[in-house]
Amino acid sequence: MSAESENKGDGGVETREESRNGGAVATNGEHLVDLYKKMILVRTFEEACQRGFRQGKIGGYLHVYIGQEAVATGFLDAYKEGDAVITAYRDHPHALLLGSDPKNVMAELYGKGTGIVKGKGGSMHLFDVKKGLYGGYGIVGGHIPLGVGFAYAMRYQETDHICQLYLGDGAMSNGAFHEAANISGLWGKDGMNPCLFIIENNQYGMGTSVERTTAMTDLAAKFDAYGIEHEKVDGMDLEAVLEAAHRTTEQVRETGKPYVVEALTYRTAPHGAGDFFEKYRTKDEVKKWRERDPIGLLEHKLLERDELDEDKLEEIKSEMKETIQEVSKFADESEEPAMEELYSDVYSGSDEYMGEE
Ligand SMILES: Cc1ncc(C[n+]2csc(CCOP(=O)(O)OP(=O)(O)O)c2C)c(N)n1
Ligand SMILES: [Mg+2]
Repeated sequence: MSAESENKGDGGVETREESRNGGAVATNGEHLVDLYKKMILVRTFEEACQRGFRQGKIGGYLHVYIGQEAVATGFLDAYKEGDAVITAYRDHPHALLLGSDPKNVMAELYGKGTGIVKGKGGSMHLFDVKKGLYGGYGIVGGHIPLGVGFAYAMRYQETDHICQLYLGDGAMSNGAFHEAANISGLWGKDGMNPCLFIIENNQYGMGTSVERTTAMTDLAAKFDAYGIEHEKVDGMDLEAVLEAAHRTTEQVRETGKPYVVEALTYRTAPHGAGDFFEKYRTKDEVKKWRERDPIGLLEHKLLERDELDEDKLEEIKSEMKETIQEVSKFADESEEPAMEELYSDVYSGSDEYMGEE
């Protein structure tokens, strides 16, 4: 099933291919409404994931992006076909926003054979190369050198593609981050590293706040040590993210030099779906950030500007709930992976570099 055909009944959410605007910054009403629907898709999907986890239908780990949606929604709006996207384990939105079929993504979380990687990866290891998603990684910081390598390859192969590399605040205290940022800055001097580092600074790595992790809490400024320029953006404000995303994506594409945007955001959900007791932050703090929920902020703007009314907002949400019910049903009713799959896709096939399998 292609994303194009499967997404038709999803409450009006257009696929990336249909909605992409060729790199122009377009924050007109229609465009914002389209992105609002995408954020509702992501939120509704992840709320269903949380239910599936509590029902014991989703095993292993599950980390949702609830509260952070404006970041990936804004940056992936600037995605151009052929670009690479790489992230850590909070990866459902990236797959959905790139146009992966929600049914196959949910089936992956359910460990089913119809999953996006045949049920072998689970929530943390989504992969959809045709859509530009190169994972989904569970080892904190482990994907950062890979993203820098993709960016190098893109220039080496003389394309104008870039790599959007998403990383958490916690990942920046990992050694792999520093090694990769160093070589990225160095390669960037010769225009050989079109890598856009997108820091999803949600202010915590599991239960440890940024203040308790590093003495230098200005995360973007850490890149000064590696000669990479940077800026910050309000990651709760979709319009602000969109502006930064389109401008910096094109800059990286043109110059071949890496660049950093630190998006200040907040995960209102627990770190992982199994984390029921939170002792590291207060209820008041979460409540305060909920008041700046990115979906709530965008709703407010759309209502104020008469782009949508309350009835239409409700209609979008209830249609999406129905769509996602179908998505969960598909995952639930799908078959387990076949036994033979245990041995498939273990090694890459033969190619000019690797020789025979
Ligand atoms: C190398 C490594 N060390 C520790 C862990 C355990 N761990 C899982 S998530 C996490 C926090 C990472 O925080 P951050 O990068 O800010 O991402 P966020 O969860 O906030 O999105 C840690 C330490 C891990 N998965 N990998
Ligand atoms: Mg974090």
